[in-house]
Amino acid sequence: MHHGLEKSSLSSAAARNTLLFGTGLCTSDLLSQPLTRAILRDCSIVTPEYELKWDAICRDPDLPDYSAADQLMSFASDNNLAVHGHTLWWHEAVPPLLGTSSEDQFRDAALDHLRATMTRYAGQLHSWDVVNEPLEPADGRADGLRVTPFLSAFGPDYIETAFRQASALDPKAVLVLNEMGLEYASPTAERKRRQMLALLEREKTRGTPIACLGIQSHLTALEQPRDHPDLRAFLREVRAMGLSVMITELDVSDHLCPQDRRQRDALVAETYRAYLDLAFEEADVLAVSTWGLSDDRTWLNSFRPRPDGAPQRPLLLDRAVRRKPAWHAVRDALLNGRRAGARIQ
Ligand code: 9MR
Repeated sequence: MHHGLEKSSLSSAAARNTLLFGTGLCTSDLLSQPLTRAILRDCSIVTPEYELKWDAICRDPDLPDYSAADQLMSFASDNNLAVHGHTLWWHEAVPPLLGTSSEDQFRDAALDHLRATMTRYAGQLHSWDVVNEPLEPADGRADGLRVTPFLSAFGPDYIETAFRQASALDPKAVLVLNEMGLEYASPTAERKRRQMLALLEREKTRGTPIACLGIQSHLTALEQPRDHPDLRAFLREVRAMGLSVMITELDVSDHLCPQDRRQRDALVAETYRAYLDLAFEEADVLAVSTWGLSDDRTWLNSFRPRPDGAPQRPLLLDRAVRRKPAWHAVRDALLNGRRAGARIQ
C-alpha cells in the first residue's frame, strides 16, 4: 500500500512540506480493519502509546517483554511507516516494584532499561522521546524540574545522562525532550515555558545532544486561544536555539463545547487549524502526531468526560472512522505547511 502517495491523505499533504503526519497507536488497534486502513492511508509515522514504556516492558522486572513493542515495530516496517519511540524515562512509567529500591538500584535499573531498549531497536526508529515531562512548576524548585525518582537517583544531570547514552546507542534517531502543558495560556504555562527555555539553554551549554522539543499538545476547544503571542514567542526562541519541534500527542478535548455535533466539530476543527498554523509559522516542525485517529480510541472520555455524558469527539475521524471537519482542517494546515524560511539549515 502506497500510503504516502495517495492524493487525499494527511501523510501526502504533510509530505508536500517535508513533514511527517501520524498517530499514537496500540496493538489492539491492529485488530480493527477500518482503523488499520485509516492508519495506513493517513500516516507516515506512528507512536506506540504504551508498548515501549518501561512499566509495559518490565511488568516482570526480571523478564523484560518486548513482544508487544516488536509487534508494532513489524507493523510499521511492513508498511513503511516511521516510528517515534515513546518514551525512555518517564516518572509515570516506572515499574511499580522499583518504587522500593535504593537510589543506586534505581539508577542501575533505569540505565539498564534505556540501554537494552535502545540497543534492541537501534537504527529502526525515526526519533525517541528520551525524557518525558521533566518540568513541574508546582514542585517548587527554582529550575522547575519535576521531583521524580530520576531526579533523586541521578540529580539534575539526569537529562544530560539520558541524552548522552541515547545518542551513543542510536546516533541516527532524532532525540526529543517531550513535555506537556507548554501550549496553554495560563500563568502556570507561561512559567513552564520560561523554565523550559532555561532548561534547554542549560543543556545546550553543556552539549547535551537534544535535537528536538516534543510538544504534546493535548488542547481544549474554547480554552486554547487562537492568537497566542506567548506561545508564538516561545516557539520562536526554541527555533533560534537550533531546535526542531515535534507535535507529539495532539488532540482537542470538546468538554467545554455545546452538545450540538456540528458546533462541536466546528470548534474542534478550528482549534486544530489555528494551533497548527501558528506552530508552522514559528517552529521547525518535523512531524505532527495525534493521540489516536478515531474518536472511539481517545483517552479523554475518562480523563475529561463531558458534563452531559456525551462521548468526546476530539480526533480527526469519528467512531465509524469517517472524516470529520477536524480531518479537513488538519489537511489544510498541513498543505499550507511551514512558512518560508522556517526550516533549520
Ligand atoms: O494514552 C496513554 C494510555 O493508553 C496509557 O495507559 C497511559 C499510561 O501509560 O499513557 C497515555 O498516554 C500519555 C502519554 O504517554 C504521555 N502524555 C499524556 C498521555 C495521556 O495520558
